[in-house]
Parts: sequence; structure tokens; C-alpha cells
Amino acid sequence: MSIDKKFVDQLVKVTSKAALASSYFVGKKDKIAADKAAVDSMRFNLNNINMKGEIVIGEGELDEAPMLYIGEKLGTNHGPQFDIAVDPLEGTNFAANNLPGALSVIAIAEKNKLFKAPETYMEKISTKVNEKNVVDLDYSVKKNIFNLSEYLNKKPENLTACVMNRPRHNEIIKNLKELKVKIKLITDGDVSGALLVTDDKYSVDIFLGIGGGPEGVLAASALDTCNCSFQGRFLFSSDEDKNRAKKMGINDLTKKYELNEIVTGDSIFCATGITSGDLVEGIKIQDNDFISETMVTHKSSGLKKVIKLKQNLS
Ligand code: VTB
Repeated sequence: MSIDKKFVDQLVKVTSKAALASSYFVGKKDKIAADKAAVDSMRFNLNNINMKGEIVIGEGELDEAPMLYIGEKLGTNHGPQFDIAVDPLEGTNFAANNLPGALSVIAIAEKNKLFKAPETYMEKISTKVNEKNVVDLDYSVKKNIFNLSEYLNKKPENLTACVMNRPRHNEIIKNLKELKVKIKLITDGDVSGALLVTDDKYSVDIFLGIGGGPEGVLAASALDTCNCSFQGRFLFSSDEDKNRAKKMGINDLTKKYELNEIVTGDSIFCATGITSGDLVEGIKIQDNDFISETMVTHKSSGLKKVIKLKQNLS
């Protein structure tokens, strides 16, 4: 069974309206208000869709998040069953400080076809090369770069690697520097970082590093449609995290997940810009309209494009 294409248009509207709602808080130094606006809007609009949806990746568990919590049912309760992953405001710092790259993100998949990722860190790697044994989480940075260089027939100094700027990535960055690879250092927002390998126009060959697990699953759904590679491995820092993951059904805590284990069926992914960034432009208001840009993918129809929409503000 594949997901009907009509849901693409509906979901683009969901993320574009959530992005609009959050955009009013851009630069207001209030991450919580910017997030809440996106969450409220997303929830309201998802509830108008004819589907039986369930949040598998959301704002947390019921006791931590009043809305869009894991297990929350969404939609009119008529229509197909979907797993839903949301990150209503990806890049809260970007929105609060009016910096490039804040996004409103959603992915839906057929029921039980999206990995239920715990709220923990994930070691990730993505590339535009979808070939086994070229790039792998188990290889050293140097081996990955040499393999990619050979495969793409590009010298290491002509390759670009995207990495999030964190002390935990010092070793990765040191290795990349030694190989003279061009480093694209991002301050936050690794959904977008992982997706920069999806099109040559972004000039990124490989993304690597440790970021949020839920963000890894969201990015994976788009990478799947874009025929790119992705691998992820969860990292747990406390026994509490480990126990929670076990309760969620993860028995092997050190397992390396392949893309086809994270997304196992048809999926739709939408990411609308709140502030303009590498991937898409941010929300612009013109008289009574707002203009949004959304990166959209839909696996079964092979759709992969940026959709620009002009919608009425009221
Ligand atoms: C990660 C990353 C996200 O926040 O979760 C990061 O996946 C938080 O990482 O894309 P730190 O704990 O190291 O700050 C984001 O960058 C979202 O802004």
C-alpha cells in the first residue's frame, strides 16, 4: 500500500502554517513561545486531515508535553493509518535569534513503518552515494573520506563535509582538516545538515556527527526518497535512557541502523522554512498573503522538490 498523493498537499499546508505561526516569534528571544506556536498550529491542522494518525516521534511523552506527545492520536479518525513524526520547530535557537535555518518539519509513513526513536543522541552519517561499503559509521573518518573521494573521483580537498559545531566533534573535525576536506560547520539543525547531501546545488558530499535521534529518523525519511545513504546508531548516556529505549523495544542498544530499517514503507516528508536557510527560504508576508517554501519528498511517487506556496493570511 502506498500513501495517496493528496496527503502531500495537505501536509505542505500543515508545515507551512506551523512555520507561519512560529515566524511571528522570530527574533523575540523566546524559544518556548516560538515552539508552542508551531506545535499548536501543527496539531490543529493535523486534526483536520482525514486519517488515523499516531505520533511516533513528537515533543516527548505525555507527562512532558501536553501536545504532539508520543502516542497522541491525530486526524479525523477516518482514512488511512499513519505513523507521524514531527519537529514543529527544528532549530529553536535559530528562530529565537532570527538566524538562518529554522524549519517546521513532519514525516508520515504507513502504520508501523517508521522507527520509533527514543529521545537520545544518535551518531549519524549521510551521503549522496547510495552504495554499500563506501561510507559507513563503522569506518574511520579517513577511510570514509578516501572511499568517497575514490567513488566520486574527487580529491579530498574538493569534498565538503557538513558537521555540527560541538566539542564532541573535535576529533572528526581534526581528521577532516588533516585531509584538507572543506568543512561546512553548522551551529544547530542537523535535519537540514543531513539533507544537504540530497542535491548537488548544496555542494555537500557527506554529513557526519552526533545529533538528536528523532531528527535522524526525520532526515532518513527524506534521504530514503532521494536515494541517498543514511546510517544511525543511538547513544545512551544514562541508565534511565537505556531503560526507556528497552521499553520501546530496542534490545540491542549498540545496533547500527540502516536506512531501510528506519523507514520501511512509503513516506512523505515536508520541511518548511521559518527563517531562510540552506535548504529553503523562510516565511515572507506580502499584504494579506504569506509565501512559504517547503522541501517535499514522497517515496512512492518519487516526488522530491521545493514547493513555493502563496496562501492567504486569514
Ligand atoms: C540536536 C540536533 C538538532 O539540536 O538535537 C541539537 O539534532 C541539540 O544538540 O538538529 P546539543 O544537545 O548538542 O545542543 C538541534 O541542532 C536542533 O536545533
